[in-house]
Amino acid sequence: AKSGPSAVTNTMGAYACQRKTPLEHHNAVLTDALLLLAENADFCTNEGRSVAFKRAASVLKALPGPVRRMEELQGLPCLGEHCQRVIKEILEHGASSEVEMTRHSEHYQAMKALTGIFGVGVKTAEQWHRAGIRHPADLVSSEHKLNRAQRAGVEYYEHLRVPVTKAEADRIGEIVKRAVDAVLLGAEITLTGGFRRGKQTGHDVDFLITHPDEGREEGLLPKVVSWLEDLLLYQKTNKNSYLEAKEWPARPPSNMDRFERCFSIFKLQRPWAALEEPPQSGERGAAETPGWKAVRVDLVVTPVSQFAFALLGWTGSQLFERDLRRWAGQKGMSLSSHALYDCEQKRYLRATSEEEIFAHLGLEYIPPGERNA
Ligand code: TTP
Ligand code: MN
Ligand code: MN
Ligand code: MN
Repeated sequence: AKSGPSAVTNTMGAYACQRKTPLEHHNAVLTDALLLLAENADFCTNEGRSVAFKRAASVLKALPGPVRRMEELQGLPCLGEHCQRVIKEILEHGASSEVEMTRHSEHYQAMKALTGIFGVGVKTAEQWHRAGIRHPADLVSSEHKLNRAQRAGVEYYEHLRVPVTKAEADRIGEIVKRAVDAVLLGAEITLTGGFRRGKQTGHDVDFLITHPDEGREEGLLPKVVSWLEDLLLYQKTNKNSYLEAKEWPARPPSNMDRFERCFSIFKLQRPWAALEEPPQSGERGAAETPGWKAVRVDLVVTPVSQFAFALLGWTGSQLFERDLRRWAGQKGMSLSSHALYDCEQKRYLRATSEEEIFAHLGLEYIPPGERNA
C-alpha cells in the first residue's frame, strides 16, 4: 500500500480550524517528539517557539497516513526549519538527539514535575527550581509559601497524576447533575473539554451548566458547590465578570473567559474510581488503596444566550481554540467564549449552535471528535 499523505498536501489549511484532526492519528512518534519540544519551550517561557512546535505537530496529526520520507512534507503549512530538522533525524535514525537530550535534562524533568502540581504555573516552578526545588516532595519540608490551591495540589499530587477515565467522568457527571437538579429545576449540564472530543482519559473533567430561561442561572454555582460540599476536597468559585456592553470589544478577547466558574477537586468514591486496578490479594491492596480518588473538575455556568460560544470555547483543543480566534481576527471579527463580534458591521453575531458560529466565520463545520488539533 503506497498511499502517502501527499494527496492532501496542497489542500491543508494553515489554521487548525480549517482541518479535521482525529484523536487517533498515524504520526505519534513525530508528534510526541515535537510536543516535548513545545512543552520544554513553555518551561523556558518561550511561547512563540512552543506554539510553532504545537502547530507543526498538529499538521502531522491531520495527515491520512504515516510520514516516511521528507518529500512527503512538501507544501505542508507550519513546518519550519527547526521542526523539519527534528523530523528528518527521527525518520533517518529513529530518534532526535535534541529531543532525547531535552527529555533527560534536569531542568525539563524538574519543571515537568513542578508544573504538574495543581495551582503551579511556569513562573512559580521556575522560581522554585532556581531555589533548588526539584520535586513536589521537596516543598513539604521547605520554607516556600504555598497558596491554598498549591497546598491541595501537593496533597493530592499522586492522585491527580493518574489520568481520569471516561467512566469516572460519567460518574462525576451523574453527581453534578443531581446537585444541579436539586438546586435549580430545569438546569442542564454538558460534558465539554477533551471528553467531548472523544478522549478516553483526561487530566480533569469539564462541565458547562446553563438554564433555558436566561437569568435563572445567575448565582447558581455557590448553591451547587454547597450541595456538593462533602464531596469536594478543594474548590475556588469565581463570579461572572463579563459585561458585554462595557468591556467588550474595547478589551481584546483573551482565552481566559469571565463566566461564573469553579475549579475544584472531587473526592470520587470507588468502585467508580480506577476500576481497572482491582485490589491485590492479601493485605496489600486493602491497606494501600484508599476508598476514593481525587479528581480535578471544572464547572462553568453560562447564560443560555452565550451557550454555543461557551461550548465551542470549552471543547478545545487549546490549539484549535487559538486558531479559531486567530482566524476570526483575520476575518475582521473577534471571537471569545461569550460572543462573536463583527468589527466592520460593529455588531454581535448571535448563534444558538456551534454550526452557526462556524458559518458566521466562513468555516466548514468541524465536529468535536475532529478538533483534536
Ligand atoms: P482543559 O481542561 O485544560 O483541556 P482538555 O479538556 O482539552 O484536555 P484534558 O483532557 O487534559 O483536560 O481545557 C478545556 C478547554 O477549556 C480548552 O479548550 C480551553 C478552555 N478553557 C477556557 O476557555 N478558559 C479557561 O480559563 C480554561 C482553563 C480553559
Ligand atoms: Mn532547539
Ligand atoms: Mn479538560
Ligand atoms: Mn479544564
